[in-house]
Amino acid sequence: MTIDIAGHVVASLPSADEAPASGREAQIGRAVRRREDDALVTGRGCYVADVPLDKPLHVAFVRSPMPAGEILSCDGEGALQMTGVAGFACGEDVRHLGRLSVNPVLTIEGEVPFPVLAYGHVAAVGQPVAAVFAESRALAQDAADMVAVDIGDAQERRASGGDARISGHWRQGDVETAMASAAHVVETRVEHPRLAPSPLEPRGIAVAFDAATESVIVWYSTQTPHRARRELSRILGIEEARIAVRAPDVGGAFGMKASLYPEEVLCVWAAFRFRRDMRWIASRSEDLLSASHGRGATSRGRLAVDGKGRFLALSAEIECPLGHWLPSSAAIPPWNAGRILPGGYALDVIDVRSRAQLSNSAPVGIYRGAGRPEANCLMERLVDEAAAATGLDPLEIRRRNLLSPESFPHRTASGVTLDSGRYGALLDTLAAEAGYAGLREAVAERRAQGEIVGLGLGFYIEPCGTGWESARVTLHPDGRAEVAAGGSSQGHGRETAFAQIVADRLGLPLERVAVRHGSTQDCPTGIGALASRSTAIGGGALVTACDEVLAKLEAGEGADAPVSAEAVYETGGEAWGYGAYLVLLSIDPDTGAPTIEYAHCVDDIGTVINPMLVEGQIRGGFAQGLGEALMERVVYDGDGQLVTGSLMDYALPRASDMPALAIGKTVTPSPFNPLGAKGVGEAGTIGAPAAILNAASDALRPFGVTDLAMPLTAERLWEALHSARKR
Ligand code: SMO
Repeated sequence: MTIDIAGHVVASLPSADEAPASGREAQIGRAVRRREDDALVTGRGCYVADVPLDKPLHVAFVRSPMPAGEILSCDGEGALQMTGVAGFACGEDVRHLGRLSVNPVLTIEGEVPFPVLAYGHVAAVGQPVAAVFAESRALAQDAADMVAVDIGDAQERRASGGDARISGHWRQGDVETAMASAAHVVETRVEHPRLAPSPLEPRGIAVAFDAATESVIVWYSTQTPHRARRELSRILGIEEARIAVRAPDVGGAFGMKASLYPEEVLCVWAAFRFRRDMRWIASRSEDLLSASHGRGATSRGRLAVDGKGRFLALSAEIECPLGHWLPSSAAIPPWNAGRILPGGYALDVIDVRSRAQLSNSAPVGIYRGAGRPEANCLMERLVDEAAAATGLDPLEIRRRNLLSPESFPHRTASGVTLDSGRYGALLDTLAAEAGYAGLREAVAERRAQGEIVGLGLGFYIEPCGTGWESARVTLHPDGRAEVAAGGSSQGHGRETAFAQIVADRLGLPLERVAVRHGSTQDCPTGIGALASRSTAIGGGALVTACDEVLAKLEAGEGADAPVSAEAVYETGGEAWGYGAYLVLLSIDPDTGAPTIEYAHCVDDIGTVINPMLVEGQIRGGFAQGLGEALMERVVYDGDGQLVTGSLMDYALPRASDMPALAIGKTVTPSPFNPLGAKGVGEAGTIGAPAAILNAASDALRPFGVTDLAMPLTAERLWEALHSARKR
């Protein structure tokens, strides 16, 4: 995306090498290079921090150093006396504002808090208590240090004026009877570390205030521009017509930029209050402290199995953390963690509960995967325990229990409908490509030599979103098409993939298609870049709009005038991607250090629009899944202080941590959308931790280790090995 000096977004045009000279070659399925990248890699991208503003005030926040306590006083006089400081705000100034709405995919009981600035008491370390507005960012930060906040000791910890609880229950059949008569009942517990999404670009917002119209343009690093406008309007009590939201280039989001934050609401409020432009760009530390975290769930499960290794019944309890307020998608992880069970297996009898409760910490919300890894890791651990109990090979027990291709569309015991799948064929593809039997033999030989080595499988299913998206397509008489998509991009190549879809549908060369998105001014209302929905649902909207344009042309319109159509596409049902991952992992007996020697991913995402983008999604997702499995962990100490407040303490994976990764695919289109597409945005974060966890469990099973908590650090693995040896 390029932004000219007047602040207009110039629609993304293709880079020189993407267009085939011949013009009409099919674009869907081609590994077209991202048209976004020329600008981004040559310094011509435009992120929120780059958006030109008119003498903006820079916002800095005073944050709570305590996880709980009464606010006794908050004095901004010291800050206000500094030259260049234009203003100060504390909780009193914004306590009248409205609250963020939370997507009610599960029952949410109690009061849902949304403190724009803490009022009365604080509820987490890092919670914004006051804000200062100054002529430069450095000055604002210095002035924030001059604000005197006095916080008394907490009698008891409580969240920000709310007591919200989230719960879900999925039940079918009689689990206890099935358990009582089963040949085997296996159980397991899975602990997911709490994770910090950590996109390269931190949160940021730039607000342009127009005094003539009493309105703002909010340049915002977000996955959901339209929802942000609606929520800002509601929370601030200002009509939507006076608020435009535009996402310029977004440097990664991973779910962390799906919800409005108190800091961002404050910046828009301040633009109206001071009638000035405002900018806030979070530091890395501010993001670790106060942006939403993900995962952190503990789940327990029991699986009943008959003498032939067939699954009979599943019971599971999943406990998810919440922070001191709820982001808009706070209920999604406990929802997905429950409803995705029992995964891709034929199993009719289940009793699954999930719940989530507030705590005195940073907010917890969606993070790439958002409940999917939680469901699939629990199921895959249980499947491996069932294999051990029955003496079947982990590959064979999966073959016996995966849904057969004739069962689709399949309504699961949790009540969701799986669209299509050839699960067994995909598993066989993985086994053949990776040479599974040979790997098993090699593992046995190495064990005989005293090595600690294991092979792990992880089969996953991935829901790709419900509901609708929108698009407008305009075909000009000179053969150029302009596309305005309701969804947006978080840097994942939407503009390229969308151009491929439209070029094919309209029969145009790729370079004739310009794509814009992420703007409430230029684009129809949409949902956003979430839940791996952009291709399956957003693509459906593009196809529908293109077909309407073609129908108008056929009806004789548009010889010398542009022909335009705007479509809202509602998906016929959720598309479910799926895959199987294999990991070969060894553990150093002296240090406990794990090494992933080899990993192989086979995913089925239906119709592939751009294989290069898909591979990027799988590799990036695998890296983040590896981070969860082996190294990342947000830690609060017993006093509620964040211990992992910088990237020196919070271990993100680096390029050198990535193993050799083989990537294969099968293609089973979804019958529920016109492209036959399924999502792949979260595949790697779901498959990788399940396979890594199973590989480590397999490696340590000969030593009697049954309980491993992620992240599987060298220290934890060494401890597990040695305490088992002692026993
Ligand atoms: S975790 Mo995603 O951005 O729905």
